[in-house]
Amino acid sequence: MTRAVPDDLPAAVADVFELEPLDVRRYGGGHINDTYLVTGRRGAYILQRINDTVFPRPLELMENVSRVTRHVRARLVADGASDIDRRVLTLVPTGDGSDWHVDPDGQVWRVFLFIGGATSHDVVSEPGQAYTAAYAFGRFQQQLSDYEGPRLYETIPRFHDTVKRYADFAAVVAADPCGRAAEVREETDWLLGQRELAGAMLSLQAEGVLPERITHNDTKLSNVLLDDATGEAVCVLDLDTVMPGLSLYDFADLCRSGATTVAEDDPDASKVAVDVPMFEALAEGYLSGAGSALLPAERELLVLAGEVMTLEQAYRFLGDHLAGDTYYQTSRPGQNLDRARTQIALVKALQRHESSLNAFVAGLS
Ligand code: ADP
Ligand code: GN1
Ligand code: MG
Repeated sequence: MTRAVPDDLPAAVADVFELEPLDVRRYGGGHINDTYLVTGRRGAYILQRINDTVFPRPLELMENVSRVTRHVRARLVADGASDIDRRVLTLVPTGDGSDWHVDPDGQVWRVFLFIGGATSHDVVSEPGQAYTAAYAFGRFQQQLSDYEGPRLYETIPRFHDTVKRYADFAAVVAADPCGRAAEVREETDWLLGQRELAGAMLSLQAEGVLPERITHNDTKLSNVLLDDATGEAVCVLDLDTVMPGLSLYDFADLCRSGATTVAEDDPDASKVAVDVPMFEALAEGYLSGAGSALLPAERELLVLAGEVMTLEQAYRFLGDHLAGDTYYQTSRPGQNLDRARTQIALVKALQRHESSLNAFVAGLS
């Protein structure tokens, strides 16, 4: 678990980036980094301390973020886009010209321009929102499809290796370090029975059906900003996990977070159902945004991918519950267990709808 941030540290770091801060406050609902909104004399900024428990090599992460934002910016310029500072994250350097600052504790901080007049939503309220958010992530895939720089660093090795996630989960169930396993036996038994599904995407990659791409890997809906006035997606956020991966991971996490009727941590998992119009809007949006960047197999396996990624997330949330809530930020006891239960319910719901959702996806190609 990362250390608490001392109260006066964010403002001191804001000075290193010469933001001339008037106000510094915690911001956003991310589960990983410590995020602050800094209102400065010359503008507003997002100041973040990178979670180095989750990202043990933060400087490699920053190198990735710099390469990716430069590439996307160049693509936007080439396309004649307007308002470019709102359409891609912009790193703000320190007074010494560095993209990051290391504090006396060895923790790495960075600053982005704050993108105003836009909001990140945990739950989408209508299919138009789902379409535009998914379009933005599909477009992000498309924008990175001609990246020719050095291979990006793997900021979290084997991040979406669901076979490893399964094994890690089985290990924490066996070790049961907090004595919580007995209370979640039903969930655990079901999850341990899903080994085949857990390996499905990696098998397709090993067979050469799915190619490696540069992917975002954390495409939940709250990681895209939607314009408050027009409702349109403005900018893809949270680039810490941009690295080599499968394009289907990116559709899949959209499906996991957006094609459901309840919040990720809703205490009542019996309410979880597939929101079919949302799923359809996500599929149409993602495929339209990605356009010609994807192969037929990457366009056809959307439903399977949604099931696998939601399953992966269930292993991760329940694993963190069993481990004593050491990975995800939580705001109440049992939150990771609730999160795991909604994910399990969603995998089951996706499986029940599988044939009709697959038929819809087939109709898009
Ligand atoms: P985490 O990895 O903890 O999820 P994020 O990078 O996603 O951190 O940031 C957390 C939240 O902060 C986002 O969901 C979004 O609401 C807000 N945010 C991040 N970057 C910006 C930005 N440049 N402009 C406006 N809001 C932002
Ligand atoms: C984390 O960083 P954030 O809150 O956008 C996690 C994702 C999970 C997600 C579940 C680096 O995303 O993998 O899908 O929580 N990010 C990391 O809500 O582990
Ligand atoms: Mg986030």
